[in-house]
Amino acid sequence: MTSPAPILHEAPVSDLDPFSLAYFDDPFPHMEALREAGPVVRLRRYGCWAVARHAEVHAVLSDWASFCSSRGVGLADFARETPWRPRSMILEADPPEHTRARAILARVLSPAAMKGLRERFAAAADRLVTGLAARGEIDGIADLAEAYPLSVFPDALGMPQEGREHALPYAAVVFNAFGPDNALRREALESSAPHLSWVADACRQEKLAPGGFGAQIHAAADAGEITRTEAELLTRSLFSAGLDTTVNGIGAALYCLGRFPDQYARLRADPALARAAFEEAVRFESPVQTFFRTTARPVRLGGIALEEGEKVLMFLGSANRDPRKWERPDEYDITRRGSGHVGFGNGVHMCVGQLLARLEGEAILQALARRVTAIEITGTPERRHNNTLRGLARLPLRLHAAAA
Ligand code: OW7
Repeated sequence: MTSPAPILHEAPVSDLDPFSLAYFDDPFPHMEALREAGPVVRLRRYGCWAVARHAEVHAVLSDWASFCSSRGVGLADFARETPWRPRSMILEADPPEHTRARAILARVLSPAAMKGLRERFAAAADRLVTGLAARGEIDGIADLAEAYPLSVFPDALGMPQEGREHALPYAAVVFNAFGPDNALRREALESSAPHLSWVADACRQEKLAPGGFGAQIHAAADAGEITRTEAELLTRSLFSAGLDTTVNGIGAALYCLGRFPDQYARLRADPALARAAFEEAVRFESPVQTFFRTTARPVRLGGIALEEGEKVLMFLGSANRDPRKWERPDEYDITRRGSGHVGFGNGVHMCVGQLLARLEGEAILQALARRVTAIEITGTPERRHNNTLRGLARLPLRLHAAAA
C-alpha cells in the first residue's frame, strides 16, 4: 500500500523590485502583474514571498500567530539581525506583549479623546484653508498636506517646540528603514543621528507638554502600568507613525480631488462627504504601501506551503486596487462603499491612530469644501521616493476661493 502523493504547488517567481524608483514612479502595472501571477509569488531578488491580492493580504493581516510582527515588519529578520533601533513595543511585537502596549495607545487615541480635539482641529483647518484660498497658487504638499498636520499633531502630542524640524526627516528614516538595504535606506540611516537623538530626548516625560498624548502615556508609567522606558518607547511610536502617514493621507486626498474634479464637485455640494472622501483617498493611494510579516511556524497560504522563518511582503496598495475585491478599482469614487480596504491594515495591528488620521482628513477636506470652489493641478506633480510611504514631494495647485 502506498499513500497518495501530496499535491505540490509551486509558486510563481518574479524578478520585480518593489523598492526601486521605477516601481515607485508607476507601481500599478507591476501590482497587476503580481496579482495575476498567483495568490503567492516568490520575489527572487529578496528571497521572500509576496501577496498582492486582497484575499491573501487580508488573510496574512488577520493571522498574527502564523505571520508574526515581532521579527520586524521590514525586510530585516530580527531573529537573524539586530534591529537598527530598539524594537517598537507595538508595531514590532506580538500578543500578549503587543496587547498591553496597544491598550495604552488605544486609550490615549480613543473616541472620547478625539471629541476633545475636534473643534481645535476644525478651527486650525479652516484658518489654514482660508489663507491658502486667498493666496490661490500653492504647493499642495508643503503648504497644506505638511502644514496642516504640523499645525495640530505636534501640539496634540505635546512635542517640545525646539527642534520640530526633525519630526518629518525622522519619519522618513523610520519608513525607509523597513525596506531592503538600498540607497534610500542607507542614505536615510547615514544622516539619521541628529533626528534620532532629538526624538529620543523629546520622548522624555520632562520634555512633553501636560495634557498631550505623550504626557498621557507617561501617566501610565506613573500609575505603574508600564516602566518609564516603555513610556518613552510608546511615545516614540506616536512620533514615528503619527505625522508622515497623515501628511501622505492628506496629500493623497488633494491629488485625488485634483485629478477627479467631478468628485470634488460632489464634495463641494455636500461637505458631509469629507470623511468618506478621505477614506477613499487612503484606499486609492494607500500612503502605507507595504509591510512584511515573518512566518512563526509552517503555514499554507494561497495553496503554497511556507516554512517557518520566511518573510512575507504584503502589498496593501495592490490589495486596495484588486479587481477581485473592488468594482472600478482605479476610479476615485467618494460614495463608494469602501469598507474592507487595508490602507489602515487589519487585525490586531490595525492602525491604532485611525480616528486621529480621519479627524485630520475630515477637518481639512471639510474646510476645502466650504472655502474652495475648485482644485486645479497647475504643474507636474513630483513624486517623493520612500521604501514604505507613497506620496508626492510637490503638487502645484490653484485653489479657487469661494465668495466669502
Ligand atoms: C512605531 C504606520 C505604522 C508605525 C510606523 C512606524 C513606526 C511605528 C509604528 O505604524 O515605532 O511603533
